[in-house]
Amino acid sequence: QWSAEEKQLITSIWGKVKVEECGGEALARLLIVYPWTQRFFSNFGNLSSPTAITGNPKVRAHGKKVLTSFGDAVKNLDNVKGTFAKLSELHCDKLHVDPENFRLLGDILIIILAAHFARDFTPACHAAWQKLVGVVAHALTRKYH
Ligand code: ZNH
Repeated sequence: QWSAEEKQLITSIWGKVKVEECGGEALARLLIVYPWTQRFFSNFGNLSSPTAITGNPKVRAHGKKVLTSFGDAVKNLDNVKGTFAKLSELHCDKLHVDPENFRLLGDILIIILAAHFARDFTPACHAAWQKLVGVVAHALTRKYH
């Protein structure tokens, strides 16, 4: 459950996030820092180097899609599980994404937010976001069996 302060810290940062820029950056970093995650995106074309990954339009587009979807959690903080029930099924049954990857992406997202919004990214803000990426990862893992 969320305190009023946590909610405020989350939504105030989220209001400044550009999903296209940050989403593309987050997915690109995931693929660069944890190269084994590339296997889920074998149909995305050239991922052979950090420059290729960063400049890959499919990576950008998918990063935007993922972060836009992450925004549904921000808008439904009190029902993240319900919000991501379908997506959890998809990632488990169809995509077979190892849930560990949700944590990795969450941690990367926090690094990106901290870098973009350094002044606003206080320890309290960090704590609220760390909690949120954990809740999101947990919700996405829920349908795994
Ligand atoms: Zn994911 C897909 C979300 C994470 C992998 N995704 C997807 C989508 C969405 C998402 C919305 C679309 C769906 C449809 O189409 O229907 N994700 C998401 C989120 C997250 C994620 C929210 C967190 C936060 N994913 C993830 C990870 C991974 C993934 C981590 C790995 C690594 N996804 C994926 C894939 C896909 C998806 C592979 C499919 C793609 C294509 O299209 O091909």
